[in-house]
Amino acid sequence: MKCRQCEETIKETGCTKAGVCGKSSETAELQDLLIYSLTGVAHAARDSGKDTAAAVKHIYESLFSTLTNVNFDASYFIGRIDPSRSIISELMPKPKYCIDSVNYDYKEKTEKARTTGIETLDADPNLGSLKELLLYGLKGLAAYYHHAAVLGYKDKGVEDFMIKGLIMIRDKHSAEELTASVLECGKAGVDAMGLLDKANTERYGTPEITKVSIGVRSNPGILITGHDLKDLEDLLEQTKGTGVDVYTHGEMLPANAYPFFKRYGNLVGNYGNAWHLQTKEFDSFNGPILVTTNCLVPPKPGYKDRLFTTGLTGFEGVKHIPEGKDGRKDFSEVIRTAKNSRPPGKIEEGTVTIGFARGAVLGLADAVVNAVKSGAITRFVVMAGCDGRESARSYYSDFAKALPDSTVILTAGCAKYRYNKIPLNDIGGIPRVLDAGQCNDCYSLAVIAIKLAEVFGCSVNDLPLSFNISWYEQKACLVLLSLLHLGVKNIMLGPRLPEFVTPAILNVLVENFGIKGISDIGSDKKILNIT
Ligand code: SF4
Ligand code: SF3
Repeated sequence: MKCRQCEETIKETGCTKAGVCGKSSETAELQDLLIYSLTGVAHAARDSGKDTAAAVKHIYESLFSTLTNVNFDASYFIGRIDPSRSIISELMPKPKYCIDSVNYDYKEKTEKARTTGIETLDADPNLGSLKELLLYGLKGLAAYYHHAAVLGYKDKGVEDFMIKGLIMIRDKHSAEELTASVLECGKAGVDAMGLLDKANTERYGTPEITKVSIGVRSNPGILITGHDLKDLEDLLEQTKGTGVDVYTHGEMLPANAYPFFKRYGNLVGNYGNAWHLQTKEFDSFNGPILVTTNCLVPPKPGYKDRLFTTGLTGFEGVKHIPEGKDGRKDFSEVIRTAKNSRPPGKIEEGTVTIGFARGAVLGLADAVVNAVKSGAITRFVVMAGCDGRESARSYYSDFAKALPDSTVILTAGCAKYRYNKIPLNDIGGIPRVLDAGQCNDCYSLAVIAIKLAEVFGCSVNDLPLSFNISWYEQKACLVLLSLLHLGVKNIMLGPRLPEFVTPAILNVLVENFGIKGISDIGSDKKILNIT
C-alpha cells in the first residue's frame, strides 16, 4: 500500500505498512482497485449513451467509501468491485477500458490491487501530484454529493464532472489540463455544497442561533455522529416517545440549530468534541453510538459491542444498520441497546452557541456592517476545516486566544472544537466565534463573504478577512479547491501542507494563489494582517 491522502500520513513515505488511521494494507489496496475499476465505469457512463443513474450512484458511493475514516472493512471493498464489472457490462457489451481490473476472484483481486495504487497514476511526479489532488477533490465532492442525493437533490453538472475527473486521472494530460481540471473540481464543489445547502435548508429549515446543552440528563441515550442529517431524522422519528434521549457528537452538533430537529423533545444536546476524542467519549457515554459517516476511529473494546455503523461506514465486527428495500433504516436494535444501558456519564456542562449559517449572519448584517464601519470589528478570520489528533493542533486554540478582541472567527467543520468552548466574549452582541455548521457549511461562509464584499463595494480579497484553515481529510481538499475557484487568495493552511503536493506544484499554488503553511502564531498573525 501507499496512501497519503490525509494530513496524518507518515512524512515523506506516506502510509506504507498500515494507515496511521488504522486502515489495513489490504483495505488500502482494495480501495485503490475499486477506484481503478471506477475509471472503467466512468468511461462506460460517458460513452454508452444509455441511462447512467446506476453508474453515477456507484461512483459517488464508492468514492465516498474510500475517504479517510469512513470504512475500514476489506470485505466491503471486495463487495463493491464486482458491481463495477456488472455496471460496465450493462452499459457497454464491449468496453474499451479497465475491464481487466474487475474480472478476478478474491485472491486475484487482492493481487491485482497491488498494482493500481497512486504510484501508477503518472510516471511524472508533478503530473501524479495534480492527479492525486484531483482524486482527493473528487472524493470530497462525492461525499457532499451523497449527502444531497440521500435527500433527493441531484445535479447533472456535478455528476458529469465526477465522470470526467475519474477519466482524467488515468489518461495522459498536460499540467495545464490537469490544473484546469483541479479548478473545475472546485467549481463542482461550490455547486455540490450549494445543492446540499439547499437540500438541508429546504428539508430542515434555516439554522437558527441556538444555545446547545453540552451536559447530560438521567435518561438512557443514543449518541449519533457523522454528517448524515437524514439518519438523524429517521433516528429521532423512531425514538420519539420511547424515553430514550438522543445526543449529537462531532460533526452532528450543527443539527441542533435546524428548526425541524428542534421539534423533537428527545434531541437533548451535544456530547463531547471532535472525532478523534471518540475513543474516550464513546466509552463514557455508556449507551449505543450510531456512526453515519466519517470520522470513525477503530473502536476500543469498551464500547465496540454498542457501536453501530450505517450508510457507507463500516468496521469489521461492528454491527451495520442497512437501508431496507423501502429506503427505511430500522434502528430498533440501537434503541433496545439504549434501553439496557446506563445514562451517559457527565464530561462537561453548560452550553455552546451555534447556528451562524448564512441565514442568521445575514440577519445580523446591519449590526455587522456598522461594527466594521465603527472599527469595533477590525477583521474576520475564517478558521474552518478539520480537527485532528496531533498535539500540534493546539496551535489553533492558541491562535484563537491570541487574536485581538476586535476580531471575529468564522468557523465550520470539526475545527471549531479547538476554540468553541473558550470564553472569547462578543462585540456589541455579536459573538466572536460564529459557527456556520458542518464542513460543507463553508458554503455559507463563502456566501457571507460575497455578501459583505457587495455591501462594501470591493472584492472578497479586499475585505478585512483572513483565512487560516486546518485540514485533515479529503472533504477539506474539496473545500480548499472550492475557495480557490471562488478566487480567494492568501489562504494559510495547516497544521502541515499535503504530503502529496510536490515542491513544483506547491510553487504553482504559492505563485497563483498565495497559499502558505502555518509557522508560529506571531509571524502568522502578521502575514494575515491581524494587528
Ligand atoms: Fe494514512 Fe491517512 Fe491514508 Fe489512513 S487515510 S492510510 S492515515 S494517509
Ligand atoms: Fe471533521 Fe472528519 Fe474533516 Fe466534516 S469529521 S470536518 S475531520
